[in-house]
Formats: sequence, structure tokens, C-alpha cells
Amino acid sequence: MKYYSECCYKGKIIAWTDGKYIDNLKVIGYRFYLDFEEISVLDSTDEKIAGSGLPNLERKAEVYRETSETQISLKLNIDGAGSSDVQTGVGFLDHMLELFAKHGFFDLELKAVGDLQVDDHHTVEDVGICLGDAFRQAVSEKSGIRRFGNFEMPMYEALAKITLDFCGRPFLVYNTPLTNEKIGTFDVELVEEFFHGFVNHSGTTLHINVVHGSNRHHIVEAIFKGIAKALDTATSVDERIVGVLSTKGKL
Ligand SMILES: [Mn+2]
Repeated sequence: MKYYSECCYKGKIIAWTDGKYIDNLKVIGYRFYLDFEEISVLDSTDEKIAGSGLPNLERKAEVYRETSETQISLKLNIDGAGSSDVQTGVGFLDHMLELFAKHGFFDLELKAVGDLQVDDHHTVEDVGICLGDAFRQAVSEKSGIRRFGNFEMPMYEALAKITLDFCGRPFLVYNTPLTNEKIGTFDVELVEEFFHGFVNHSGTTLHINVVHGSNRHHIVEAIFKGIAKALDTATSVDERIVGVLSTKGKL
């Protein structure tokens, strides 16, 4: 056990051996192997470990998606610092994703090349899809995560009430006073498209209820910030949770 305290790090991360999770090992940068109650630090390049079905200790994901309409590469670290490098060609979406990363403490690198000569639709929708894929990958088996998250986010006169469940069942409630207008050159209706893509690919039940608000920019910003906060909670680890938080035993 001598390496245990030396190598602890933030977050409850678990080691894996013989189909059993071992709680309260907190490891980043090392991989542990539990064998007959002894823990040894092994090189992460060790093939035995790399191929042994260890859970995703680092809670990171990389997604690449290419269609005839868009080409998107995305890197996500759920346990980040809120840094971002986002280039989608859609300025308003970049702004939303930068503040999403900042307020959720996610590190996000995203580059999208889409058919903006048509309009922003495919790019916005496909970025939502890739972000959803990344979250699903990064939480892996969802072991230890709080699963639920909610936040009421004000932005001046606008108030967005966000409620989500990282349960594997995609469902979107999108209840806002937004009408089909533009924010700058951005079509407001694409916000709903973005979250449809996100929900379907992350496997979340997401309720977006904007209680009130009049400025379109404020309303959408409140939505993105509120979701960032709710996701930060839902994906965070509660040390009391053993396995997944479900009576079914699976999420
Ligand atoms: Mn703004």
C-alpha cells in the first residue's frame, strides 16, 4: 500500500481487477493494479494494463466525426480547468461553448469545418452530436457519478432552469420563449437542434425550462451556462456511490 498516499489525486477514481471495483483509489498519471491486496504502480504503456479493461481513469474523450456536411474533431476533459480552444466557424456557437467549458470546468478543444455556405445548421447540430459522444465516452460506465444535476441560471432578466439525468435515456424538453429569429447571424432555432444532438448522443434526459427572459442572447447564454453547471454536478463523483447510482445496477 505504500504508493497509495503518494499517488492520490483529486476525484474518486477506482482501480479494476478481476471484475471488481476497488473504491477510494485516487489516481491520475498512474495506473494501479490490485493483486492479493498489494498495490503496485505499473507503467501505463504496459500492454497487460492497457488491454485489461481498466475504467476510464482520466475521464477524457476524443471524438472525430466526418460526413459530407461537416468534419469535426473534439477533445474533452471532464475534470478540467475550464480552458477551451473552440473554432467552429460559427461565432455565436464558439462563444457559447467557451462559456460552457468555463462554467463546467471542462477542458474543450474543438475544431469544426462545416458547410457554412449552406447555413449553420449542419455544423451546429453535428457539434452537439460530437459533444454528446464525448461526454458519454468520458463518463465511461458512469461508476460513482452523481447522475443528476440541476441549476437555475440567471443572466440579467433571463432565467433558465436546467434539470438533467445522465441516465442513458435520451429525452429533451425545450421550453423557451425564443422565437425563430437571429442573434447576429445565428439562427436561434439551432439551439434546439444542438441540444437534440447532444441529448441523443450523450444519453441524457435534459429539461430546459426558461422561466422568463426577453433578450435572446441572454436567454441562450443562461441555457448553456446552466447546462454546464448541471453537467458538472451530474458527472462529479460522490464517494458514497459504489458502482452506478441505480437500483437496476446499470445506467
Ligand atoms: Mn454573451
